[in-house]
Amino acid sequence: MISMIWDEEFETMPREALESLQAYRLRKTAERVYATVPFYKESFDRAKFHPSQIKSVDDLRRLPFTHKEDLRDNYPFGLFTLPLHEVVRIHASSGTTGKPTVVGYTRRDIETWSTLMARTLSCAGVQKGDVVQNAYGYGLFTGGLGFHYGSERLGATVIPISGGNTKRQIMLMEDFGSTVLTCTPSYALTIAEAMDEMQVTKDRLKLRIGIFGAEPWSQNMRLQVENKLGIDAVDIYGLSEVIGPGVSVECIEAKNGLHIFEDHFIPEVIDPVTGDTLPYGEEGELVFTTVTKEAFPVIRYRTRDITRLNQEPCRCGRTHLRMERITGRTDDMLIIRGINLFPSQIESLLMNINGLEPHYQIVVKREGTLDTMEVRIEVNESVFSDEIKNLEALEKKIENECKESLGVAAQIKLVEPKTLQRFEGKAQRVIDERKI
Ligand code: DLL
Repeated sequence: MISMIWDEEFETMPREALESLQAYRLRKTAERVYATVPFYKESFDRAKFHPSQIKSVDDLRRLPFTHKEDLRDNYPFGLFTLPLHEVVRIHASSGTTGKPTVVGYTRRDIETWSTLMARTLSCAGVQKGDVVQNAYGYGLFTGGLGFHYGSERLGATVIPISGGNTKRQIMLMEDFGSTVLTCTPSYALTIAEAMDEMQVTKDRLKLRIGIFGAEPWSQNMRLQVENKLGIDAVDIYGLSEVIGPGVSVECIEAKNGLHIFEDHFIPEVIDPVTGDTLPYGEEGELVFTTVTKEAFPVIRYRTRDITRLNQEPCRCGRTHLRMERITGRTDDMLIIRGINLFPSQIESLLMNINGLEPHYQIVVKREGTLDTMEVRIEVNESVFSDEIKNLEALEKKIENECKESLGVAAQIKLVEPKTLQRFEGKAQRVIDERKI
């Protein structure tokens, strides 16, 4: 399958031209925030940095970082560059603690975002004539409206169904002939499972593409969803602070890393401890600077997401860097008895074992001074109806694999199909009951 390149000029720009465009836009953005946002003026002054010093993209490294706490400290509108009457839209992402992170868009920002989302959809293989069933949540979350505006800009037919009401999703998918499904990967699995229950086979649907993101998922999970729904599934990444969805996406040709729209967002990967910028190919924390946003630009925003950047040319012809799928977050790393572990490592291990379903839950507890980890995972019907002793043997086998390949002792609990919680938006897979 091939994708149409939406912004040929920008998406295939030679590196040198791209970097001079970035430098120009970076300087404009730095000037803008310095002149209008007290927080940035103070943080630039503290770093003894003035926007006029920006001559090339490399000068980016001299700018101070922006952290999630800075957004919280300036809640709700303190980092906007414009008064609220210039802002036509607000979105927010709910954090785990307290107040949400609030972001704003001018009319031009909405234009930019819609175009970027048309680019994103196009990169994922969507065309005019496609019917996009948009099951990302509508509301303060950026997923629903981001995909909505992008689909319209592209000229596809969008069904603004939002998340949830799974049976109705399936009925409409069949009746309206949806060709594209957009939602979180965990919700795609929930839909696939409900199809089984309703005895709707994939050949009754016209689905051909799934664009899944907003939460981590693995290559094995991709293969499972592709197979269950009979589609090509691509990974899409974004975050509210940067724009929402539309920061990076895989091309359907390669499905191998997500192209970052570098004419709008300058990525860096840094060592999360020292803050040093790492060379391409090394794993670290992803940092973004937006260079075209008006109301809410961010400078060197620490995403806490962990990945690598890849500068290898891609066969789709786009010249923008690719990021690997996110392997974890600096803040969701579990430390179990001193061993660092990301939930994604557990997922990858589980999804390689026959008979397990992609529904799992990780429960971490502290007993006395010792951390314990229990992994609950659903098995398929045929494994479940097997003899108890075979189930126990399978648990032991997985426990051994955990020990061997991840170095941690996990207690594996195989559970009956369809007993763990299902999700309509972002999945919550880790329950950390430790009171530290
Ligand atoms: O999740 C925006 C989005 C909507 C992206 C729809 C893709 C599709 P937030 O709610 O602000 O924004 O959450 C951002 O979600 O920092 C990552 O930790 C995580 N995330 C987003 N996409 C992916 C992905 C939207 N493809 C946070 N893989 C980010 C892994 C992802 N994690």
